[in-house]
Amino acid sequence: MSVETKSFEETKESKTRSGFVAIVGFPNVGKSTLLNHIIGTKVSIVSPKPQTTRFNIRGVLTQDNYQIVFIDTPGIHDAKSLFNKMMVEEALEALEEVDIILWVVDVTHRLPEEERLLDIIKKANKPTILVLNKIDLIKKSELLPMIDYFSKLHDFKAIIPVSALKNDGIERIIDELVKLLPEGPFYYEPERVTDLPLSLLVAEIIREKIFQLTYQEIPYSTAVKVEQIKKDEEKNLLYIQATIFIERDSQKGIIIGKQGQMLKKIGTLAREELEFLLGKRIYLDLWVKTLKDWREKEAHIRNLAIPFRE
Ligand SMILES: Nc1nc2c(ncn2[C@@H]2O[C@H](COP(=O)(O)OP(=O)(O)O)[C@@H](O)[C@H]2O)c(=O)[nH]1
Ligand SMILES: [Mg+2]
Repeated sequence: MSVETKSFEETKESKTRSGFVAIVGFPNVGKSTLLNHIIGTKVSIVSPKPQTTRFNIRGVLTQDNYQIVFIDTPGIHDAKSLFNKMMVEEALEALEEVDIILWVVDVTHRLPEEERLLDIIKKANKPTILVLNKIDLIKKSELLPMIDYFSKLHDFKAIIPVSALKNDGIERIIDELVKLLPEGPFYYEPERVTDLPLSLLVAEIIREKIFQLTYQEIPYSTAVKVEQIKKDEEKNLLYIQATIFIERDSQKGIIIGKQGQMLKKIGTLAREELEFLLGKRIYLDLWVKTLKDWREKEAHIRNLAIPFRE
C-alpha cells in the first residue's frame, strides 16, 4: 500500500515563506524607527541626527508561516569623507543581498537627489515597495499628489503612506511584503529578533544616548567599544565595561561634562534601556579614551564603527 506520508517538518517547510528585505533611503527619513516598530522592540538605534546608523543591522520578524529578515542600512547620500563613504557602501551592499527593497522617503524633506537614488534602486532590479514616511506631519491633501508623482516614476509593487513613529500603516507594509516573499525555510530561530551580538547591541545603545545628548561634531567623533561583559553571580547582575572613543583630547571635557555629569547621564540612560531590553540588572562601567582621528583610518573604522560581517 502506498500512502503519501510527509513529516511534519517537511509539510511545514514547504509552506513557509522567507526572505531578505533592505530598508534604504536618505539619512534621517525614519528607516531605523520603521524597523523597530516592525519588529516590536529596539534593534536599531534612532536619533534626530543623520548618520546615526553606521552599519547594516538585521531585524527578524517571524510568524507561523513566514520569516522576514530586514536589513536596516545607513542613509545613502553624496558622501565626502572616508567614513561616510564606507557607510554608504554598506547600504549599497544590502541592495545586492536582498529579495525585496523598501525605499523610505520622508514626505517632509523631499530632495532633488531623489531620482538619482531611485536610479540606484532600479539598477538593483528587485521588487520595490515605496514607503512614504512621517505622514503625521503633513496634510492628507499634500499626500495624494506625491503618491501620483511616485506611481508615474517607477513600477513600485506598492506605495504605502505611514507614520513609523505613530505605528500607523506598518501592517500594510508587512502584508505587501508577505505577498512578495518567496517560499523558503527560516534563516533564524523564531525567537531571534536581531543578529547583533550582545556586545554590539550594548555599544549601539550607548552610542544612541551620545547621539541624543551631544551636539555638533561630538556624536560623529565618537565610537563605542564594549571591552568586557561578565556575569556577577553574587550581586546578580551583568557587569559591562565599555570605552567611548573620541578623536581629540579637547573633546573629552564635553563627553565627561562638568563634574562628570554628561558621562553619568549617558551611562544612566544606556543602563536603564539595557536593563529593560535584557531583563537583567546591569552595572555599566564607562571609560573615555582618545584615538586620534580614528575616522580617517579604515582599520579603526572597521574595528570601532563598521564591523565586517561573516
Ligand atoms: N514625526 C515623525 N518623526 C519620525 C517618524 N519616523 C521617524 N521619525 C524621526 O525621524 C528622526 C530620524 O529617525 P531614524 O529612524 O533615526 O532615521 P534613519 O536615519 O532613516 O534611520 C528621529 O528623530 C525619529 O524620531 C515619523 O513617522 N514621524
Ligand atoms: Mg537609521
